[in-house]
Amino acid sequence: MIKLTLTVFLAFAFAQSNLLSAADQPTDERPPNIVVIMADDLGYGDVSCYGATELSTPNIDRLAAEGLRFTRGYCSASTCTPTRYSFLTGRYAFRKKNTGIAPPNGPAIIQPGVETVPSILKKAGYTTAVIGKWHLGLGEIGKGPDWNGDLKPGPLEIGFDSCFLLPTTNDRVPQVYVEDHNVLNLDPADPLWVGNRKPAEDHPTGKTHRDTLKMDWSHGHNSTIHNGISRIGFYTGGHAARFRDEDLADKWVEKTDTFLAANKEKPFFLFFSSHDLHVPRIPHERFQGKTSLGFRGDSIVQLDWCVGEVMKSLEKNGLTENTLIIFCSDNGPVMDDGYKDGAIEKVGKHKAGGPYSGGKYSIYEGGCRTPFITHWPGKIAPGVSDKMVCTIDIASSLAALTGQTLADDACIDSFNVLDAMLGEPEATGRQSLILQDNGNKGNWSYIKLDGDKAWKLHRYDQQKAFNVVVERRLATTKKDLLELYEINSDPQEQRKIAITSANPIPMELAGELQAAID
Ligand code: NG6
Ligand code: CA
Repeated sequence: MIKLTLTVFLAFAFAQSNLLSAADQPTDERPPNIVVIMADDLGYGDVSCYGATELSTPNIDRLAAEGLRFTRGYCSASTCTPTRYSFLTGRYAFRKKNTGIAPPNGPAIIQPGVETVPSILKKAGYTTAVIGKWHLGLGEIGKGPDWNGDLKPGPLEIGFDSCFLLPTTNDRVPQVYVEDHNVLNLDPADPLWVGNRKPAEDHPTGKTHRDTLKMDWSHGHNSTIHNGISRIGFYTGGHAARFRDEDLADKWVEKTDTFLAANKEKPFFLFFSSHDLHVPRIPHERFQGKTSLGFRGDSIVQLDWCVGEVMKSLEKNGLTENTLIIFCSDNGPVMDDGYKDGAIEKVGKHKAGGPYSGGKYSIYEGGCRTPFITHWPGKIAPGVSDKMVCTIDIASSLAALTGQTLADDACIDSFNVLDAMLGEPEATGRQSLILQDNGNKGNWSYIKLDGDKAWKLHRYDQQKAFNVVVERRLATTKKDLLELYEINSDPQEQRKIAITSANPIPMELAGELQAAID
């Protein structure tokens, strides 16, 4: 009897403490937690809820089934660094120099003082963190990262309270984690040196020791070897700090679980920045061979597993109901991006870009039109949206969600499309959008919605396009300076509309694009 009473009492006490915890407060009394999951090089057609049939992504599909799946969701560039720059700052990357793919020793591209998604949310009382790939540089301009000292400025100087990072991409040196301001587990007796010159004549590289590699390179990626894989750039030292490529995804999940458990009582913003499916694609052993598509497909399955683990972790901490998840990608797909991992040979019927042409590095739809899903149980009704939204709009939309007013010079290219992201019936989404390939020079495209038409002007300052047919080796195609398409009736951008003086549309679009770039 006494035991039973105690059990009842404990059950009651737990129920009370649960009721009192912030995580269980009614959603109206507490702003939602926000998790942005950004995949790396994930194409429109790479997940089953967007039409993939050769593999299955049950967790991403669940996000889509319970949330809003956008068919016109974009990232702002077809390479990583400019998209990430635009996502965090709400500014087009072409407005700033040195916003192209960041090298291993690149300084912080977003310097302190710039308004960012985390700085906005911090003002709204959020605890903010980034876990995963950074690739936006670390350290002062003119100096770059001080690998053996304090790595700043970095995420913590632009609004993140904490970070746990892969500093660049995993095909670039070094293979170490950065926790807040320092390389994790760095032994001062074995300093880390990172450079772009061979440090010693006998330093083993992907060229000199090619026969020892566990995954061969196909172009570039033939410098320092770590974990049987040669990389872009050179490094020595820091041995105790080095990780195995196979363990990255597990690490992001582990750190996320710790972060969520520690921060469940107050609103938080987590940028979960997956490295999947960027090269070198080395999924954990338990995912290797899970698809018929080789390591590229297996990495998608690993990404999907991560999404499932993040959702489980939210659930476990009672956070599912009051968390807005935005799932997106940083650029479109590529097959052989420098390593012989079988992506082309095993592609079979898989269409990584879905119905679209082009992929990573291209300004065709496939380069930037990527999976985009919002999920917030009870707030976002399940469905599919054809409203145009872009990762660059996350900044202003989240500012609106959390009641923050932006200064006139903050996030100037970011549109508040919160109503579209929440699936409200009156929402219109963006009416126009500029896409770029890489950096602040190169190729551009400009989409403008016009009734049932969606005009798209390509502008090839380089007079050539890269990776137009994704299922082949990377190749360039000669291009006219300007090309016009109507992508609602011609989603593959195959039917060029003649640019003549009789048609005012291309000139009007070219003028608007030029005005935006200037
Ligand atoms: C390119 C790399 C490619 C990839 C890309 C960045 C070569 C030949 N190619 O320069 O492998 O690393 O940069 O990818 O080195 S991104 O998704 O981070 O933008
Ligand atoms: Ca990328």
